[in-house]
Amino acid sequence: MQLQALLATSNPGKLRDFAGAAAPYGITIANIPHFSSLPEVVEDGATFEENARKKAESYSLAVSGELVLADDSGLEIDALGGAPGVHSARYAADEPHNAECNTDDAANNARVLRELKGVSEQKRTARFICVMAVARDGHTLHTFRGAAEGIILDAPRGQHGFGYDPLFYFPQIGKTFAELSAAEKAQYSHRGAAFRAFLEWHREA
Ligand code: ITT
Repeated sequence: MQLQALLATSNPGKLRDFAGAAAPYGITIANIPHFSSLPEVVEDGATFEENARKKAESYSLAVSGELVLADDSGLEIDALGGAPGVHSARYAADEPHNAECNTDDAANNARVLRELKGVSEQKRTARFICVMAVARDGHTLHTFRGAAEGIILDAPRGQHGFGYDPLFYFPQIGKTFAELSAAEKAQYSHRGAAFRAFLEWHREA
């Protein structure tokens, strides 16, 4: 069955990742039209799944009858007790002295590096998690989870990707996620895995 689904994200890095994951299947993934004009969903869930469902359900109401995909994702660092986790997008902004500031990728990465200062390589294990929800007309039909295991470097490497990609070293290929094209990243990433699980579900639906 030909796939027709719209993505709900404000993050251009995620859109690029999904496009990279979809391209080998001849599928084009586009954002919901005029996404930035829709009221923002408050991501106050305690888990990736709660937030992913909330985003997919809310935004699907804007495009009646369409399948809508949303992901909630983040980085879990073992030495930090699983932080930043569901707070990944606003990790630096969550610091008390930054409470009024917008967070950005560079500030988030700087906070991670600061908190891991002095932690040995063996203890810098981490994983990216992506939970993707698919919804139609305000109801979640299914959720899909993907994970990627890696090591947090002590300095950024690579120019591609977004977020924590320059710090996330993937031992299997000896590169950070920021050293990969969108298509390469999709082969190994949490988002690529969740997207492939979605495709399988869609094929059987
Ligand atoms: P939307 O909610 O609009 O989709 P967002 O960026 O706010 O965009 P999340 O709430 O899911 O999305 O936050 C995910 C954050 O986790 C993201 O901003 C990055 O900081 C980090 N992250 C998730 N996946 C990543 C990846 O593949 N590479 C690097 N960082 C990632």
